[in-house]
Amino acid sequence: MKDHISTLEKYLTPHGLAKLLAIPNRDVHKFVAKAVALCEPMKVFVCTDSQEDIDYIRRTAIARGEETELAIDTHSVHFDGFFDQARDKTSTRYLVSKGESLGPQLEQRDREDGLSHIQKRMKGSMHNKKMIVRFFCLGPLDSEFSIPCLQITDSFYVAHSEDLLYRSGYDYFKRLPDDKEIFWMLHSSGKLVQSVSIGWQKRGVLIDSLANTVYSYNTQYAGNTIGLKKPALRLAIRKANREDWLAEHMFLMAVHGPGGRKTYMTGAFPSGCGKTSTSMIPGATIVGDDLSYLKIVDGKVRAVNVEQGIFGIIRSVSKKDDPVIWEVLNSCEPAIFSNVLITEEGYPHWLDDGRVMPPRGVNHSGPWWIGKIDEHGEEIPMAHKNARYTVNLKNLPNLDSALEDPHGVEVGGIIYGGRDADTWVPVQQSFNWNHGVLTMGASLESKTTAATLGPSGERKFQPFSNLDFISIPLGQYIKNHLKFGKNVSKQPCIFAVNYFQQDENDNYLTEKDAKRVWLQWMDLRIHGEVEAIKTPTGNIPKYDDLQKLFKETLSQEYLHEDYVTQFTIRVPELLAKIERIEKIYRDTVPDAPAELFTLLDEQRNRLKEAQVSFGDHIHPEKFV
Ligand code: OXD
Ligand code: MN
Repeated sequence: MKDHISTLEKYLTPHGLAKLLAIPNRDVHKFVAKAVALCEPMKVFVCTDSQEDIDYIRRTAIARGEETELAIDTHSVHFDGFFDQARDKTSTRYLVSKGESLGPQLEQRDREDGLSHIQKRMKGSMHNKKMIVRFFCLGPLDSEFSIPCLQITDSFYVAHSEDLLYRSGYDYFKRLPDDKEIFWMLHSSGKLVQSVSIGWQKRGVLIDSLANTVYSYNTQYAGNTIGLKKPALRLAIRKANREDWLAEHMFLMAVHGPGGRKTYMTGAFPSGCGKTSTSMIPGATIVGDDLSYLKIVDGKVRAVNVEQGIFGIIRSVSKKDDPVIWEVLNSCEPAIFSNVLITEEGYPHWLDDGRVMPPRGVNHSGPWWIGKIDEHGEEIPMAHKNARYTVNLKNLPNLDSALEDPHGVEVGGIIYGGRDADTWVPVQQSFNWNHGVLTMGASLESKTTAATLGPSGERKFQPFSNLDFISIPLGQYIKNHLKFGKNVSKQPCIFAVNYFQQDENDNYLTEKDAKRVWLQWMDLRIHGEVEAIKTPTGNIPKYDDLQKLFKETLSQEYLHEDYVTQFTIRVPELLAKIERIEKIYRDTVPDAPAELFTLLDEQRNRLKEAQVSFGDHIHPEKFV
């Protein structure tokens, strides 16, 4: 104990130390002491969440060039290094003890070896830098969902982003019981040139679940560095596994149905596949766009948003398709833009924003002009495909009133969706909980996007849209979902959606705003107010119901021929999908539940029977 205090005294000013020691938890002192001894910062700033401290963080991010102020003075821009523009999956590893394995899906490293690697990488990494210590709460404060989380970073951009994204927790930490489990995050950007992290070849995100700690180094991209986002999700999945609840990569929103009723739904989509845009859809209210915790309370599923803000993909956000977020991004509410293009006048532009492309500006490659090429002769786009905006949910006009409800909201529906060109119909409902978990959640596939490093557009297995963050063996994770459903007296309905269905010429088959109709249909199904057609893969809408909903919701005429094209059951493609999924589970998931194979087999048989009667591509009304 004394040792820790004397280490702290060496690095912290008396004022800083007093701020830290106002939190009685000794593990907090110990973690900060170890971090300063390792990173050897020039100074340490302990943030108490006072307005003065918060202002200091933003001001310093700008003064140091990690952010630049824009024409609207509550807006700023941050650039990540050219090669540090997305989550790095291959350098993100779980530290495992000798003899332990999390299965072939997860990148792992021996714990002892990983911990000594961290010592090497992070030793002295904050020389000449200031360390920031921040306290947060994941989930609403003082609720059974709350998880306290301590973040240490040398990036004022990271600390500033967290202000917009998470619930402040300094006072909460002061009243924590000694035995409360805490998540610990240590991040260092490493060597900076022009305020940009340049050590990307030696970057890493190492997850030490035994100590509930995540280390991230030589990177600035928020998906690797904001400890409370994806690093904490990985720890939360392990905690949920121990405690029988679910930590999910899911939005949480309220669909407003007939008579003004609200039905809360969660939705799991891989990054860059419409999760944020669904949760922001006109006519609905948003609780969260990315991360939810789900628990069983009095036999019902209740959920909260882990966060309090949005770190959203800005590509394709346009006035026409995303009116709500467009307004917010053009208002005076605080926002951080990252990896967009900034014009000489100080305004952000991004890809597919529906405006005329500026001929020049500054982007993640430095000064930019139309036709600029990179070192391989490739044209550099105006902005990065994974450019982002960071805003606080409180500034959204469509924020749902339940965001801070410590009891969460009751979940009526769970949606799974991916970038799927040729198998799933636009919307379908599972026959029951296990069918939804196994043939929808566990069988999800999606094309890769720019949210992770590596090629985009490749079809990949993406169970529950959570594969990048699952930190326990996959079979165990699936079993947890089955068990969760069993323990619930009122199971939410499970749906699968597909916004990315394509024809043989690669044209998308549905318009972006059609998702409003699919949500309204799901709401009616949850309340038992419309019938459905039973197909081999799930229950699909009837044409008449959709026609009515298109008229009521979008004032659009929905053509029967569009319905038939979109809801055609594509048997060979669906059979091929079952083969792919089954093979992955047989070959690589030794602990997969037996029921998974049974249900896939039954689905295959239903599809084959239908094929014998009706052919390969089956008109949906054949199943009536
Ligand atoms: C995100 C992601 O930023 O999943 O939410 O990559
Ligand atoms: Mn996400």
